[in-house]
Amino acid sequence: MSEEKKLSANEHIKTRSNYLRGTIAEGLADQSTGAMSEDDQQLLKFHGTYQQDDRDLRADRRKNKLEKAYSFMIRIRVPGGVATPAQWLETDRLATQFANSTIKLTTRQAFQFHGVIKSNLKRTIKEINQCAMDTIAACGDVNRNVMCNPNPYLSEVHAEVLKVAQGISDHLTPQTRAYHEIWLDGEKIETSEEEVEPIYGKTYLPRKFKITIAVPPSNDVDIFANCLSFIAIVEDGKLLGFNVAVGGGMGSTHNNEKTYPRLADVIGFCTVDQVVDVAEKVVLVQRDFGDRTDRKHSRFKYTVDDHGAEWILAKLNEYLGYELGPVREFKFDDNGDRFGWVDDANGNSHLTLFVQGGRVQDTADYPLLTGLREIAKIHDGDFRLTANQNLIIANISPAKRPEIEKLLEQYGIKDSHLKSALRLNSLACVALPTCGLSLAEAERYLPDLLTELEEVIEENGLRHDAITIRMTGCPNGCARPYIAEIAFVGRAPGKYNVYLGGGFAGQRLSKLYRESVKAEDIKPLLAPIIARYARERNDGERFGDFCIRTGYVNATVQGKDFHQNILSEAYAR
Ligand code: SRM
Ligand code: SF4
Repeated sequence: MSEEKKLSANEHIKTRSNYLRGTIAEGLADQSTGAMSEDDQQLLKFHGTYQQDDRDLRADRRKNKLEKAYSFMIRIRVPGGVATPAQWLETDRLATQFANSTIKLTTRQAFQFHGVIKSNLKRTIKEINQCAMDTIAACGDVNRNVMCNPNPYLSEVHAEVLKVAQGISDHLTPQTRAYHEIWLDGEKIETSEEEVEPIYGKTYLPRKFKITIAVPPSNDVDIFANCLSFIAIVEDGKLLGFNVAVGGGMGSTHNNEKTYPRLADVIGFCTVDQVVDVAEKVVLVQRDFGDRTDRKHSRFKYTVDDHGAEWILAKLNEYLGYELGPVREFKFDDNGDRFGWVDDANGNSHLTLFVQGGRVQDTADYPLLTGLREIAKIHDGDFRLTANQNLIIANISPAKRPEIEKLLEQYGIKDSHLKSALRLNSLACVALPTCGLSLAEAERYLPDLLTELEEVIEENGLRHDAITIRMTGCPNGCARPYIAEIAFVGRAPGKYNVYLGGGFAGQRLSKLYRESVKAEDIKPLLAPIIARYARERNDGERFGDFCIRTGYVNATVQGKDFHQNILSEAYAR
């Protein structure tokens, strides 16, 4: 690092924090405010919680000279996305008792609560831990929830891969006792720096770090959007090892071309025995070479672009003390979920439900939360969260299936997946009212926009044609919009940048088609393109590929080109 560049403010906060303690314990005890100090807000992320305020109420509270309506979002790690029925029931109870009576299934196979007030924060986190789940490292500059294809029981390989995901997650979990002391009333134990955080050290990573594993041909965990990914290589039903991919990420900032989404490069192959070691050493490369001066340039994707993938591979081999093997062949077909019932070789069944926006809640005409609660009470398998914010009731035994089918019918959940393929392939981030960074609606608006677009889809006979469509309230990319075939990224209230041309299997970035489109203009903008797609597509041609072939947008070849080569005639159309 050059001398004139100053470390970012967060680096100092981490250094001063005594391994993530800061003054969190004191802040929780202070009843004069619903908020925490600014430094502690940064540290709280490592413990899995964010201070937020209800943005719907901001203006009113300002008018009445009241403090903002502060509350906390809590993210529960669910490595590989697997939760037991007992954990589901506890998640439901805590959401109902302390949060806003909804469970949010996230785009990284985790649970989130919204609206927990400060005085309930400690108790909620403590009770999460009592049911063998945790929130440590759900957020912050560390490795986050490790994802993997969500239905491992469909083959032995999947089961092995889930274990690998859980192994990586355990190995990279921060070791500081701060979490136990603050939330679980653990005793203070003095230890040396090396003992506290052997992998991370006292300043942890320059920025958040994300790992996922996929078993081709399904890319339902969006391998290429992660800092580090492992692609399972299977031959004759046997797991041989993993291709290693580095440097994916979505976040960008409007009007700042130095920030851009990037897809991961596949750089080598490792065996099953090596995979945890490889994950650790990639993390160490980012720890040692990531940019700690500018948080907009500190994700691993920029480290990879700044040094080049070859350099990263050489450094990784050096840290490993052995060399990764050559990349093996693989192919992904899609990045969506498979809905409905699947029966496996053991005689068990799995049902993938569509959960709009990942929001599990009761509404007047759809008591999803209650229905799932009743199912969890009798279910003897498990629940699987997908990276597309959906839910699998997994491993339903033949004995339980009739009872569960009855409950699905009773609570109107049975046909959750009988929707247009467009809706089934949609994703929206949380955005308003809780996300402090959102510039426009997403989760609360996409369902209505889809209803408008479904009219066009029906008119053109495309009800069963999957097109990936994603919306985020800002360019940070929490619903991975830049790899969807159609994406909307919030610019301002009611205005979105429209992107086209992402790859159906999450293998290609999209390109900006139109800037700052008003919500009411989206349907008229897309209707002619969708109609032309229905008329003129080649056999099996995907919507994203069609948009490129017919010149609506240029293909984005790599992250650095994301802002370039926008077709001028596309604007004139
Ligand atoms: Fe995210 C920040 C929600 C997945 C990129 N994300 C946030 C915060 C915490 C806002 C904040 O910093 O104040 C959002 C909280 C909203 C709320 O009210 O709950 C938020 N992100 C989410 C979730 C809940 C979206 C969802 O609807 O499911 C996802 C939680 C995942 C999890 O369980 O861990 C979520 N976020 C993602 C993803 C997708 C992924 O990881 O596969 C991305 C893009 C991939 C990537 O990391 O590049 C993503 N979130 C960001 C960024 C941009 C990071 C960057 O590189 O610039 C931010 C902002 C930041 O970190 O400064 C952000
Ligand atoms: Fe918030 Fe932006 Fe992420 Fe949506 S994409 S949850 S608006 S940070």
